Amino acid sequence: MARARTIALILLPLLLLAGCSALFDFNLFKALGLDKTAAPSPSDYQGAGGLDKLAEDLSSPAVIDALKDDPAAKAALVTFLEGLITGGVDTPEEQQASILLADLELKTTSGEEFVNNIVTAMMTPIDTSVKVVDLLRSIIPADVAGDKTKFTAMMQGLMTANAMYFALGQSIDSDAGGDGVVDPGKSLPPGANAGDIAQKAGVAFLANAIVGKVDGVAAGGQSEAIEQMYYLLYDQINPAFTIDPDLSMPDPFSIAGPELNAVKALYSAAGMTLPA
Ligand SMILES: [Ca+2]
Repeated sequence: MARARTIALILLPLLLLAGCSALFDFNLFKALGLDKTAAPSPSDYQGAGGLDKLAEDLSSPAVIDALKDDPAAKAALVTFLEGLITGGVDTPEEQQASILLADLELKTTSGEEFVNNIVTAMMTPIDTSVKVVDLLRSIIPADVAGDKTKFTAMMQGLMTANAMYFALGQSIDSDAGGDGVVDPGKSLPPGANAGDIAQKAGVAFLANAIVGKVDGVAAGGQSEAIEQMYYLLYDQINPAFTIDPDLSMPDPFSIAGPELNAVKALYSAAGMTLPA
């Protein structure tokens, strides 16, 4: 329980940090939908400065709404960004692509709202005796609750974001397996909001740990684990699954390994440390 409080104390300043940045990045014209509302395509972001432009567009609610309404356009952007990091994440451009792919998934699937809700949930003491179901019910964004398609998209988005942050963390902490500390001479790409990235990476890592725990019981792979979580949450029965409704929360920060070290490295890039 003490650890959960410590996590809350770490996440709170990050949330405030990210909130200030969002305020300064806010673009009234885009928010009011006074500019383009058609979903963008990769051709909008070719060449020098293209990814900066994409970053700016992804901060626009109008663009996000357009992408939510146009799955093909979103898929084209995902493919575009994936194409920039096929060889791994190392250069500033590759780092920026991984950050943008995570943002794209979180913003178009309610994942970002999930991140904010989970930070709020962490303000009250929780521990590993808490049921997964109870925690999730308290933080699932309203527009996702009871909607299997949206729930699945959000969870898959968080899993993609987690993979991106893992690669990003390793790009700045490239010791074998990582040691959770940014290597000399390594950094996040210019303009990156380290606090925002660390917060999202922490929550994506937690979401991945929850799915992993459900998967550990179900042994049917990540997609099936996400489906099981949905049934767990909404008391639906699928005879194919053996679900333990009392499954307790994992303690993600006790799971040592390269994935945790990558998250620690991203926290370290933001000038913060995670509990050991
Ligand atoms: Ca290191």
